[in-house]
Amino acid sequence: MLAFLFGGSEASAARGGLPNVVLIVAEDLGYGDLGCYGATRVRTPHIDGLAERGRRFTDAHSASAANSPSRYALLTGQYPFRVDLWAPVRNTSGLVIDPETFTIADLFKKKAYATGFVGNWQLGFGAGETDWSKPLRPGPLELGFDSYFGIPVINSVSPFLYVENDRPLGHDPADPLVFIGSKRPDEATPLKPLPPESEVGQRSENAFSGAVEAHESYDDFEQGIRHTEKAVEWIRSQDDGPFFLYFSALNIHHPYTPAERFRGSSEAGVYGDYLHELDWMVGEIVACLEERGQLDDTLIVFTSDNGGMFSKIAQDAYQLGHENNGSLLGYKFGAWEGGHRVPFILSWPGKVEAGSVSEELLCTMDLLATFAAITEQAAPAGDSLNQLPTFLGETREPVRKELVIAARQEEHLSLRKGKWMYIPFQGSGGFRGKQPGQNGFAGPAAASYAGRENSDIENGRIKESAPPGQLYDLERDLSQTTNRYRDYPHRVERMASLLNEYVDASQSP
Ligand SMILES: [Ca+2]
Repeated sequence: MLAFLFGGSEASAARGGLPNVVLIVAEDLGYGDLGCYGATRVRTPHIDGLAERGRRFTDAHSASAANSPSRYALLTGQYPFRVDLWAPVRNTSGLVIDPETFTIADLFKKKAYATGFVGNWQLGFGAGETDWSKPLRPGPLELGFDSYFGIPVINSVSPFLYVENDRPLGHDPADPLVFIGSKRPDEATPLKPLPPESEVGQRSENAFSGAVEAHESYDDFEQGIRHTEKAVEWIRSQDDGPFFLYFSALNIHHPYTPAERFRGSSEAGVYGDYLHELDWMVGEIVACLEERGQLDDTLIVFTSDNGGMFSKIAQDAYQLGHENNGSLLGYKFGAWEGGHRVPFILSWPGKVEAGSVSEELLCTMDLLATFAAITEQAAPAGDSLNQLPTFLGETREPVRKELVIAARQEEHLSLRKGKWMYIPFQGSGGFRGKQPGQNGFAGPAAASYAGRENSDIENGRIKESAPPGQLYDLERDLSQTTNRYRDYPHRVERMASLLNEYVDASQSP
């Protein structure tokens, strides 16, 4: 079955038939944000091009609707609830992955791949609390990456600078980066101001002093270009042997800061312009691979770390006719589909059928076992499933029949089984903002605002008569208009019990 690995070009043969792998994970990119998923107010020709040359998935999910737990699952192939990780990590958090854990990067290292990481990390640095004045270890380098460049936490949370390998870029021992918290704002290193439309509730205060030069070399409006240049530079530096690049794009996480050349280019405001920048970023990487004659020997996986957020800027885009999660209900952090059903696109010429669409259930956590199969290794024990047959269209049997999905709120840990989605609680379990204009606008109030029907919701609130939990038939009702909880009590009971089995077991039953 793996004979295809020995086909391909001479370059591929020289590497023992192993493909390069470029994994691009966008931030907060929603199910409706791309042209190839139905967006009409923005143009994403480069990302759509991946789908035209490869396969687009309609039922792919992140394991969590929140950044850090989703990225934890992707790197380790383990559910994040097993380590009690539910929320994005703080800027003093130590590394949330035990350095002994086998990761995607370790998997590629075992086959002598070069492994690079570019972009936002948000999985913590150091043991216990981070000491930012010291080398930032353990971090990406201890988890199998040869090199790291990027924003250390996220663009909305300080420190606002780049880290290269294990130090802030421009690190000066005489001016160390020190965490001072929020109580001494006058001592914090000054930041470049953001324009009002980017600033509204979008960036926390700087909780750091020192590292003035490192802060000065960071500009929000250049991050997309800077990260892309680093990714392209890294690919160009790979001369021998296969490589694995994990490109963790900041777009389209707030603050929304498209570079000048993208401003005003979309019909969906700043939100759309920032999407246009993301599309350009993907185009640059594809062009680099093409120029080097490596596109045919490279598997490109493009996805998102969670669903779209209904931030103030996304609400502005909505008013302009752009719905970031398409027809799905809910947003980032929540258990409703909009929180975790994400774009997922493969390009692998000659291996993955061009222009194909897969409706199979898949989780980004499955990449570990799938990459193991692609590099002819046994998959480590865990929650990750080998989706290579799904990638190649070799099976009609779904590889994944069940998936546990985490929301920001722990009691909303939910179970997908076949076409059924069971949420053991009312509401979305995500952000709690109830007023339009709030950055964390979500839940029943945002659903009503966006004109969504849901049988539990009336005028932006959960009805008093609503059942205590939720059950949706996603085959008939992808937009989750009708809660079937009371129609199928036995199914609810069985799914609740199966969900408990997952939680109680140390790996998937
Ligand atoms: Ca995210």
